[in-house]
Amino acid sequence: EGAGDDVVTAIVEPTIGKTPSEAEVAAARNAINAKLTYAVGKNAVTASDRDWFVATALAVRDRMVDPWIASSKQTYAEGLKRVYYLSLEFLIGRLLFDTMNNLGITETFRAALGDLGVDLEKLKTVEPDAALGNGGLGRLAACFMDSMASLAIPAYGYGIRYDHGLFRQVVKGGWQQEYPENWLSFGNPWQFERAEVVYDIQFGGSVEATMQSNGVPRYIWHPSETIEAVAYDTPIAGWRGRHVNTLRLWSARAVDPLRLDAFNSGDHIGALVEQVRAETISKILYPSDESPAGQELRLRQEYFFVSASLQDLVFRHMRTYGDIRSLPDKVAIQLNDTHPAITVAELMRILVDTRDVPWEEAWDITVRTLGYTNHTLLPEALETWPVALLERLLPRQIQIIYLINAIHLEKAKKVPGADDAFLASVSLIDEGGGRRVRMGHLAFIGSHSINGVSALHSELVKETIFRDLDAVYPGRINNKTNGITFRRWLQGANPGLTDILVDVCGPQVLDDATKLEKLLPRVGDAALHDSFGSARRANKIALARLIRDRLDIHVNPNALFDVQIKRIHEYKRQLLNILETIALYQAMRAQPHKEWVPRVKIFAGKAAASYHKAKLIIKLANDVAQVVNNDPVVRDLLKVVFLPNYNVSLAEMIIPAADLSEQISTAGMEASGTGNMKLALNGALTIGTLDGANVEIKEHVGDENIFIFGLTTAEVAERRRFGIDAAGTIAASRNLADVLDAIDGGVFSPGEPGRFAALTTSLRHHDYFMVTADFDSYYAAQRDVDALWLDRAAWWKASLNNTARVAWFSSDRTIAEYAKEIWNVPVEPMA
Ligand code: T68
Repeated sequence: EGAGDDVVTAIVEPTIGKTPSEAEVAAARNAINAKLTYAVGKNAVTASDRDWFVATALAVRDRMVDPWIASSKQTYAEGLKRVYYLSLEFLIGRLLFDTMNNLGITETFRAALGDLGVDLEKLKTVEPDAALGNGGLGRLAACFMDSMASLAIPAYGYGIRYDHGLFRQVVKGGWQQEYPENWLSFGNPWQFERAEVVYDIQFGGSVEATMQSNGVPRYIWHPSETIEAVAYDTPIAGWRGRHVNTLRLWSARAVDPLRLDAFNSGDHIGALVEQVRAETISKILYPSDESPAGQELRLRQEYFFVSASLQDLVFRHMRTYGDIRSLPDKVAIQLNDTHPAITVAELMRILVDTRDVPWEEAWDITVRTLGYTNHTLLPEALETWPVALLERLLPRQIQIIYLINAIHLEKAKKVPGADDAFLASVSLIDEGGGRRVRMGHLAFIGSHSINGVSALHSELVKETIFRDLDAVYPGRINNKTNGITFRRWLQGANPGLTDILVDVCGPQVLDDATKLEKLLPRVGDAALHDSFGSARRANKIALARLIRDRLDIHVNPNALFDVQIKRIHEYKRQLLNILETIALYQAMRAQPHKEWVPRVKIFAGKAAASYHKAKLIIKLANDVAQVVNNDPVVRDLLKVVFLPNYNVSLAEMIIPAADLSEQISTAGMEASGTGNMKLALNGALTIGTLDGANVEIKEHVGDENIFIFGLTTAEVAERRRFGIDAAGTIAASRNLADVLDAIDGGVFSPGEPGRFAALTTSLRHHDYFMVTADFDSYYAAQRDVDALWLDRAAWWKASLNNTARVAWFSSDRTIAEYAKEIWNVPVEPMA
């Protein structure tokens, strides 16, 4: 793929911290001008902001191409092991600033555009977010792409190039509405279409069993349907532009009409129907997180991108090494959750049916090549597919799954004490309620490594969903606590704070996050508190302006900005936060002249379109906002804001302006969380439960710099055993009872007191998520927050302690651990 021998490779010269030279600026100016003229076809007089953005992005993209080709040449020349990260989601966001920052050319391009009369900051907002993901899982994949490139790991991300990413959320009258998202409607300057990289993807049909002369049976799949996968590549530049990797996304299209029998016989309409059916596969991202899509189209998407990716990587491997048996030495494939789990059966099919590798050897190759990351314990989120559907869509793969299962069950029978219940629990087939294939089990059995995404989560993976499989295959489960890329979430999102950190910790802090610890001796320094304070204040003013422009709500930048930004889910407990907001509101109304800490409660997040309770929670937040924001009694003391259409770009505005980070999931339910890390890095204090990575954040920042409340995982389990009716709990808390009575009394839904009955009835009688049980301790923790806020020096000391002590949550650390402990690939130190 284009690693031509005659290409001169230019090493990118970073200008970070340096004023760009006039020659550099002139070169950038000429490059942008040339793109505007010859690629966009406009001149400076007629160019719109979008035209300037495209011209700039194309000029920036040019700077990646030589190091990109050089990276790929080096991988070939040195026979380096490649990592393939298979993910149905990549939640990239915008690329312009991320790329310029990593290449060290932001100031050069800012100056060049300035000479041309264009404001770089204005171009920023023109770029649409690439929102090819739902939430944490997709964003993690994007952070990992940055870190793999930054650590010079030869890696490909493989996924789907959805025409439409996650829906656009509009809030009308407090209700969420979903609108289609159109990120490609003005083209995509970052991508290279690879018209020559096309694979056939096949479905359906039948399997023919034949006997070879050597007595070994051979199975021939005769599929009934073929579509094509076309590659689109986006270069991903690592920090300081040293290494550039590829994000390869597949787009579906019908096979060339000239190849269609139907076309030859004149059935143009039939051919068009086929075309629509084929192209539907990459039309749209499934907008539901943490719940199974359970639709045939979803399985088609999964197999589509797995099949294309495996064909591509096996082709590359064979072209380079000519021997399929060296696959595990030269290739590591990481499965991002179970969405690509069909890889296990498909790789076996490729090895056994098309490359004549004997079964046992093929299995050894498969297991040594694959790793699987689990992101959820929620039983309803664990993917299973009906056997009947797999038989119809992937008839050969289901045969292989049966054979894998038969051999696996033989092994399981040898585990001491293995009874029928044990065998039923480890089987790939769930026999209860219609036979279904357990994709998590398939991914587990076919991988040498199964990892959770925080210490607590990995323990629970071992003790709960995979307890029995762990007994059959001990030692495979391990932990890789998530991380975030500091390039985007500190340097990109918060340049004001970054300048201060470079000042205090030295420019090396940009290469090596652990240098943040140089802050530690100065966390009590009043002058430093002032500079952190002014950076935060500037970010809060910018956010306040955005809130005013979008919602016509005026918030006071001196107030405590209290943020909960994430997908809306019952287990994430936005409802707990809203109940506390109401309790605080009632307390303020009762004693309006007490010394209250002014607060702005900021919520943002999308609900799955079919998740009615989540949408009702959004409505409640908006209805509470209506009442509170218009009550003259609470004046400026309390404001409630629901910012619509949460996405990566909005996160980049909110996180640097946050004082308090809400991480309040029911203990044992949030696998890790990554927003918690982004907020702590930017100096927000966390109020949270002992869940996911909060546990490790607490260990790093210190108990005195975080507000922990609520039941532990064990206590949640214990309480659930006694039932989830909360009538007694509510009766014991006057505060909570008053809040629920206000909601049910129609205080926030005048004329319609029953509007939130679905929520309050659950809270009163089926409180699975322990909102009521945790309410009092959450309310008390919030009052501790108030007390600390009033001691400004103590607050800023805690805030600096957060920034100084979260370096470990860099995704560079996470990826270095994957590289060493799962992939067996070397990592170049960055500094
Ligand atoms: C998240 N999972 C976890 N799932 O909830 C979060 N699921 O705790 C963790 O930090 C993050 O993964 C990264 O590990 C998800 O985001 C999904 O988005 C999802 C999508 C489709 C189907 C199921």
